[in-house]
Amino acid sequence: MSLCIKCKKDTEVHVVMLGLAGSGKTSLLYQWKLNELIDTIPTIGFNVETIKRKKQSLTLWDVGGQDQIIRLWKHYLFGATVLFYVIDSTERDFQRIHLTKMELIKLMSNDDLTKVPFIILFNKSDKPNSFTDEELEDEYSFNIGETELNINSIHKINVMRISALDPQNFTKILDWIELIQKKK
Ligand SMILES: Nc1nc2c(ncn2[C@@H]2O[C@H](COP(=O)(O)OP(=O)(O)O)[C@@H](O)[C@H]2O)c(=O)[nH]1
Ligand SMILES: [Mg+2]
Repeated sequence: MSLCIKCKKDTEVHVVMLGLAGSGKTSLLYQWKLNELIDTIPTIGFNVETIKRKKQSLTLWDVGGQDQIIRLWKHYLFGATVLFYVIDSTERDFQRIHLTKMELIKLMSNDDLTKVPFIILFNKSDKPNSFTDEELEDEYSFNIGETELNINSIHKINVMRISALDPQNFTKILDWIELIQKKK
């Protein structure tokens, strides 16, 4: 038995970050880790980083999203406690929007993700050509700020607008994760 009454162990959070190539996953990861926007190159394979805040210890897996490697995503899902799905909010190509929606739907019905909360991150909201909230709702059927949406009655979902230029977004994400973990 531990003699340390006040030493509560860190809460370990295993995050898998998915989304099409170019949506900004690697930029977000290193903005959160290093507090700076780095020059990225297309991710072949994955990047993994651990970030600690208060009593949370997050291990974030940023998995490449090129069309030909999307089929490998399933190999990264095991053990995930939270899934971040990053969408480029400036993407206006119908086929890309369709693909990102189809892949998200597949993930939501994946058996390895049963009960895993999803955070849908509409990234690049700093850009002037970013979709408005109404456009995002029309295209993706998600309401920004929606937290109670329950698809298949399994997943807790939070839908946020973010930007890799703004490190503050990460605090909101961490607060929500803390909240849902307390409610467990
Ligand atoms: N303006 C802006 N550019 C971004 C943002 N996030 C990513 N980018 C740019 O989008 C491009 C693709 O980003 P990257 O992180 O490599 O995407 P990934 O393929 O999902 O990892 C890069 O040129 C980034 O600088 C953002 O929030 N705002
Ligand atoms: Mg990348």
